[in-house]
Amino acid sequence: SIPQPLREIWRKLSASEFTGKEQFQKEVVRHVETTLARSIYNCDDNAAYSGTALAIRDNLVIKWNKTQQHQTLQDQKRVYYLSLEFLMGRTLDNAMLNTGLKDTAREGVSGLGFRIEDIIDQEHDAALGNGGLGRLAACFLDSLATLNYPAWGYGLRYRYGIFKQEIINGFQAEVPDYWLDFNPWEFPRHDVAIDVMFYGTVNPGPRDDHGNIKKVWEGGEIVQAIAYDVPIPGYGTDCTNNLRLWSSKPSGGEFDFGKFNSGDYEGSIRDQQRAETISAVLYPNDNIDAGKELRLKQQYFWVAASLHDIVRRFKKSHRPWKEFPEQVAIQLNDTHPTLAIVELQRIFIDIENLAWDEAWSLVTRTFGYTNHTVLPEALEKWSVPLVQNLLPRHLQIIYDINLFFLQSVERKFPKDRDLLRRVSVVEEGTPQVLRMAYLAIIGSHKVNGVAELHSDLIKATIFKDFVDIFGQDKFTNVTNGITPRRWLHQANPKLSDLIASKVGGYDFLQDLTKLSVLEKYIDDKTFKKEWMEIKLAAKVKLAKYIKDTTQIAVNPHSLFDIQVKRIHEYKRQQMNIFGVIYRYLRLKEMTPEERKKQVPRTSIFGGKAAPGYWMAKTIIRLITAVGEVVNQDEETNCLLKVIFIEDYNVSKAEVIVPASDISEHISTAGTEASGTSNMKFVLNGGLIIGTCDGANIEITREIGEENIFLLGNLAEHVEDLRHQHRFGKDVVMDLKLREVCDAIEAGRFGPEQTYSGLMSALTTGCDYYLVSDDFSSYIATQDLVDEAYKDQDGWATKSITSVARMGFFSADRAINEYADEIWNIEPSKIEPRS
Ligand code: HBZ
Repeated sequence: SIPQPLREIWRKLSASEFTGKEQFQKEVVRHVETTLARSIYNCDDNAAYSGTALAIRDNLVIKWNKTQQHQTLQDQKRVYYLSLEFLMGRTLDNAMLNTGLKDTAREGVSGLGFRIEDIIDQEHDAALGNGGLGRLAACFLDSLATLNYPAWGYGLRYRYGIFKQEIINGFQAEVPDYWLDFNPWEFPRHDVAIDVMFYGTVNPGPRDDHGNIKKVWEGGEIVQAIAYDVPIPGYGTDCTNNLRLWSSKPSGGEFDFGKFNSGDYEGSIRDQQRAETISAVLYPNDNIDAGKELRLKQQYFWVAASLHDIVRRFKKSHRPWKEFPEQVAIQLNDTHPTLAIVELQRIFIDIENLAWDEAWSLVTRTFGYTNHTVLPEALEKWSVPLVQNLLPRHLQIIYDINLFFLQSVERKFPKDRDLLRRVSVVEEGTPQVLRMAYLAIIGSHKVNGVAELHSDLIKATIFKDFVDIFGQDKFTNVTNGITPRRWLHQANPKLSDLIASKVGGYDFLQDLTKLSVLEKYIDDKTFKKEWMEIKLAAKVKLAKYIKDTTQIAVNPHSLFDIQVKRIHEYKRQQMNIFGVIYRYLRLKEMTPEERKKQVPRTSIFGGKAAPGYWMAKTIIRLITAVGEVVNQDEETNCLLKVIFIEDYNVSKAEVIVPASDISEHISTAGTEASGTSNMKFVLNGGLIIGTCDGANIEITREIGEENIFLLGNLAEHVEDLRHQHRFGKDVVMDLKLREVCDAIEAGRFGPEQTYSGLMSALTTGCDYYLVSDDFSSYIATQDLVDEAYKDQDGWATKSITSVARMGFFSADRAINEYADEIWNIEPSKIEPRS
């Protein structure tokens, strides 16, 4: 509708991307001087970061605009990835690498008197996630853009991300993470403002087209959702997708001028604060469901705004409703966005006047649901009274969904009342609760787990009845993956360069299976030497970081044994630290001659405990306490050091991951859905010690049993072992573990009361995570690790072979599987501007 001459003028004036060092420098200086209002005299590293980020951002935005226009014009099916968490980490380095501008920028800033590394280091992590689930969402966005899929992410713009962890006197303390001081990567869209309602009542309204009395939800509290958009660049493509994050604020009328003018200033801002609270803070729990009202408000706020946006975009195309699932795929990252199913049904029947069955058919063809856990305490359940009060209309719709579902079950399996009870969305009890995973299954056309074992387990256990009802085909597996751009090329550029020099350039970053070419060089001495030198350099870098932050010197030639992930009993950091204590006790007994034969080891831990998870906090305390004793013991500290890295996050992971010799993935079999750090460590040439759990199993299949250190009981035996702990007579604790517990209880690591909970979990607590069952296997396997490490050439062979066989674990492979088997979407390449 825009007249041709105007288009011409606009086209002529259109912004264009800078190219080359000089143009880049010009842009940086321009931004420092005009956007930041600074000059050469007060341009510190931080200002240089801002200038660089703004310059790079300009190029990104041009690609982003082009992509969005292209995708709108093509009017193809899009996927919307709904996730309450996007653990993005830093953006600048990734943006430079993905757009191919890093060398230009390095030279450019160097000419202006700066080092690119210092500039990159200025950036605050965007830490809008807890752990694996949030980081997976970030890796998936990178792959979606890299593969040219039309895709949007939808999430919440938390003012506070995951808390910053401080270790004070050996204990975790939490500090708020206010990260929005300067965030050049987001664009507020004040024109995209959506009203979201809570509370209120449902009243009878006029008759609809089908002659039924309509239900009208009205009179509630209204909060506004404001869109903030973040560009997501693909690697080696112009495709730049959008991540839309919602921020809450009071809707127009809510700032009460009446109150304000009558002197009740506090009252007038109370409403405003209540609205703003919704997107204020990320809940710091991983794999635990706390059931708080504010969390439910966050979920609905985000889901309602996102669906409103998606439906509005669909309506612009003037297509009939029946084409909705041909244009829109929505993926639910865990059950957190399950209300989206209910909201879309509500939009269809209450607002767009579709008949129930037609609406429901569109809904179920639109959604896919990804499950990330089998842990019962992590499965979301919402109390019915809570939902009744906050979302009265949604509760009615949920009841109807459930009723029609149960009726269909009754038709298929007549008179199986226990089955109806088991699969009902509403779980009986006081209060009644809604089982969100069941709702997600009923409202989706595909349900997937995140690794083969996990997908098999959900079918055999928590979702078994649903497999009987819906059939096998609805349930599938998409094994997780990681983006090799961030987790190899960005985190470990030297390794990436070495690989590129052997496999014929950097194409492997877009097709990770090309790594297999490395196997040809397994006997190439120089290559092997370079490989091991790069590993050593990464260890030296981490050692320096440890020295700078903890004042503890660690030997880069020692075996670096790393476990970094959220602290959780099921992940068994306690088994690791017990193993460290066992090693220490052995070292203490040895003669100086015996000690000389030992492989020196540095045990490195990192990870956050949920603030209310007392046992996890106790585990941290034990790790730091063991560190205090062991690191100062002159007799043994050249053979054993224990480090706890404070505030583990994405940018620290980028330093830590390249530096492992061994990393630990030792969850109780059947509890870790997939794990993704296991993939990151192996891709960087580290070997792993792990249980037969999650993706460890597929990693073993790919890289070969000879290249991994497996330990412990299998998932199929876990139930029996637990039964044995509960009901078996005369269960005696493993002797090695007994010795460790004795040392702890003797107060060798500080007052034994500190650890009483941890100790009793093993005994009166029936050792739910089976540490005592796996401990001797763990110790024996660690001995094998020491032996293998003595043969450095053999170690290098394992390392290289493993990397060569890691192609499968690219997030690109995972995304292609989702696209083909769940979303039914096609890539659409954006042609570079001529
Ligand atoms: O998702 C993790 C799994 O534990 C891990 O095995 C898997 O690799 C990863 C990606 O699929 N799950 C989480 O990280 N879960 C959470 O962080 C979480 C956060 C809030 C919740 C529940 C879980 O309410």
